[in-house]
Amino acid sequence: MASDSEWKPQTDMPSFVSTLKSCKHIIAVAGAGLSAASGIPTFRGAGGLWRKYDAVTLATPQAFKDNPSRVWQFYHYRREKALAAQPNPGHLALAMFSVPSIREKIIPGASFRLITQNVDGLSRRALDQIAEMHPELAEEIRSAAVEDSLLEMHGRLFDVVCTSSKCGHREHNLDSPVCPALAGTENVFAQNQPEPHIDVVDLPKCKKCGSLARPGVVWFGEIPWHLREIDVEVRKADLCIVVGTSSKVYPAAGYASEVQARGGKVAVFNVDRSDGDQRADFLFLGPSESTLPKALG
Ligand code: BV8
Ligand code: ZN
Repeated sequence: MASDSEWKPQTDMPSFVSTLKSCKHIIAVAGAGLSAASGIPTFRGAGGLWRKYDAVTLATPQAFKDNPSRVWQFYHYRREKALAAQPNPGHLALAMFSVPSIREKIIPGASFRLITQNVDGLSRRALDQIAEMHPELAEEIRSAAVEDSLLEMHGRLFDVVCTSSKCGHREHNLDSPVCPALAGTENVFAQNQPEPHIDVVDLPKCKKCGSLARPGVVWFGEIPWHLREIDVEVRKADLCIVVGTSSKVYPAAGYASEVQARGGKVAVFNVDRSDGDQRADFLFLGPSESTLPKALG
């Protein structure tokens, strides 16, 4: 392959679409930028979460052990943001493309998996929205073929998990707030003020055994979900779409180069330059809420 300096990603959408139509196994790796237009703060961009609160001080098991009050307030803040958000056209374009009867009209016989680093649940809600807009597709959208095509590798913000190893109860919980003591703390967090201390006894508890509960996300140092299936999909992919990610967190950040190393193509959709995009086959700089619908429409 040409050296980095000679390699120039294509920026021409029609040639991307004709490449897309020649593919058999397509994966998309999504990050926080996909949800930015829905009002969910990204981690590293302007106003990003990680810039104000260093990720490693909040998204690790040790951080939760040391200061469950602060970590729960961080996740409560993000729950409230996600509850107020709606899927944007970028989520909807990916969701439509994940419905086999729709994809068949664009690329007969191709498989698709969306591997998302996002925990906000918007990609799954996009599927629900399409089922409402197109009742004739509802049964297919509820089928395992579509349900299982969405791989939330960093867990789910709205899952609440028991911390007792003897219990481990997990439930999907959309309560706002997730417990009374967290009410109103989202404003403090948003204004980057020192947050109030909440006693452990007042933090979310497991409904089954009463132990302290934690957010159902994958923290740094924890094993991402669906790794085995993702590995199978990455090995057979002939196209990897990388959307709205700074590609700094592993193992997600490594999938595009793995696909390319096996002869597959990589298309990056981002508003800014991002790690590794200079080696991409296609690069579409712009908001994914407008570029993705053009690419997958
Ligand atoms: C693990 C859930 C062991 C919680 C998150 C090498 C190999 C393996 C691991 C490592 C490795 N090197 C280091 C590690 C450890 C670590 C890691 O990667 N550290 C980093 C800091 C170097 N990885 C782990 O710990 C992982 N676990 O490795 O286990 C293992 C692994 C494999 C096999 C066996 C054992 C677990 C990491 C998961 C951490 N949890 N999230 C929560 O959300 O609170 S990470 C979290 O941060 C997100 O999920 C996401 O992954 C990451 C944020 O990144 P982005 O999504 O990219 O967001 P960001 O803000 O950075 O960028 C936004 C982008 O969007 C920007 O580029 C911007 O320009 C763009 N954008 C903005 N607006 C738009 C837009 N683009 C398009 N349109 C727009 N409108
Ligand atoms: Zn329990």
